[in-house]
Amino acid sequence: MEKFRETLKVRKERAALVAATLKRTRGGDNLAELTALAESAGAVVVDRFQQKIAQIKPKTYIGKGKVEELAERLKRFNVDVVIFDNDLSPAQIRELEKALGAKVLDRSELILDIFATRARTRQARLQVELAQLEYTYPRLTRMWGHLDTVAGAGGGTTAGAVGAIGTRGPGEKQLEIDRRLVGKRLIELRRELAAIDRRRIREIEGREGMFKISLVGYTNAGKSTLMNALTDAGAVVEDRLFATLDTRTRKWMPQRGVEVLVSDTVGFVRDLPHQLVASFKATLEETVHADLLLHVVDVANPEALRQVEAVEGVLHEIGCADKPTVLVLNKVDDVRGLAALEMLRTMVPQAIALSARTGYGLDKLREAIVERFCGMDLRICVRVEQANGKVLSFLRAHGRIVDERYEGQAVVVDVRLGSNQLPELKRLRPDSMEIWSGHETAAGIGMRDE
Ligand SMILES: Nc1nc2c(ncn2[C@@H]2O[C@H](COP(=O)(O)OP(=O)(O)OP(=O)(O)O)[C@@H](O)[C@H]2O)c(=O)[nH]1
Ligand SMILES: [Mg+2]
Repeated sequence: MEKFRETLKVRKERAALVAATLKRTRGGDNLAELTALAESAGAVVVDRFQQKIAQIKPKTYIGKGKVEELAERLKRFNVDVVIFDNDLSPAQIRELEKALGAKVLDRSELILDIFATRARTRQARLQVELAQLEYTYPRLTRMWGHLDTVAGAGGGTTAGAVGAIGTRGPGEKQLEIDRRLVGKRLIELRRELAAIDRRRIREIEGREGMFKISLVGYTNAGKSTLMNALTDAGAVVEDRLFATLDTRTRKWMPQRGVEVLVSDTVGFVRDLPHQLVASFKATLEETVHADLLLHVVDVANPEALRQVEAVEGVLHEIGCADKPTVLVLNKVDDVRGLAALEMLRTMVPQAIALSARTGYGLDKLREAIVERFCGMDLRICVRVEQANGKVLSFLRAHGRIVDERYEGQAVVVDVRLGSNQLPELKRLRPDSMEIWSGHETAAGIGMRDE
């Protein structure tokens, strides 16, 4: 049994889950998702603890009485690890471990651990290692001091993540050596990832001119299932969180003569650790370069609306908030989803309800995409120097101009254009372009806790 934070892994460990929410905030069922996350990481969940708190206690997050009550329960259930849904500071973790006599992890560390066990490609492995070092590293210095007192000198490595940082000795000197090693490893990782990124960007740019569709959505929404239903990708489908960590791109012909590229990629999650988003930017590069997003929602999940919000948050973070998007309401074969389905349908009437599993509604999706591809579905505003005749004649030939006005040396054109023309327009490099309509987000559904 691993006591305290000698390793951050939770596989096969007996876990108790704690979700503390502030009173007066609306929140969904955080324990259900935390359970799925913990099980995805291989832990055995033996106890769950939902707590409404009036305020966050600086030392232990939850109140002293609650800590004592929790400690009692941990003994009863023989718990190895306590996982908090809340992000904890290193000092809070230290205090809690002392008071509870068990290893304590927070949600971000748990997610990082899942990513670590799932990563298959070299790129994914390096990205996870980088994210783990970046998240864990600042928390290590003090944590190690703590370990010297609880585990004595020369325990294992502190975090599973830090794997190769050598055996620890006592005192400041070893700490200094460890810090230097971590720093060196960070530089190596960034360099190696940058090289892979450059290769991938070249690969993606090589597809310039093709119409690119990217499947996005909350983890477990059914992206890979939809990918398989549309193409022969053979993507891994599993009822666990983060089944997919790398990106797969395949050709798809929604109709004769219409050929597009579809990419399936990593799922999003609420409060995705920022370091992870940053280091997964390259994996999300397909999304960044896509001409159209299919936002897949699991309407059978009672948290569907919150999940839509979380996905839109991440899309915003990677600069994709304004991309043309089709909202796909998946799993309509599952009757549990009726409430969320009706609500989302009212908010986004153009959304497409389907079942990637049974195939119901796929024809509607096909039609919608072909329409996007061939029709004048976008209303965009393009700004270009008058001297740039190429862009202007392209717009006149392929679009329907709504308005055109001159601003100094530039022309500002308000135009209707088909999505299929976007790649070509981008290649002609207008000075700026802004998509005014053509995306169906459910933004502003107002579910966020203030
Ligand atoms: N009932 C039902 N289940 C579905 C449907 N589509 C997918 N599922 C199930 O949902 C689970 C997750 O599906 P995936 O396709 O792996 O989901 P994903 O979005 O790729 O998930 P990650 O890769 O983990 O982000 C699997 O158990 C699927 O069988 C559907 O239309 N109906
Ligand atoms: Mg998947």
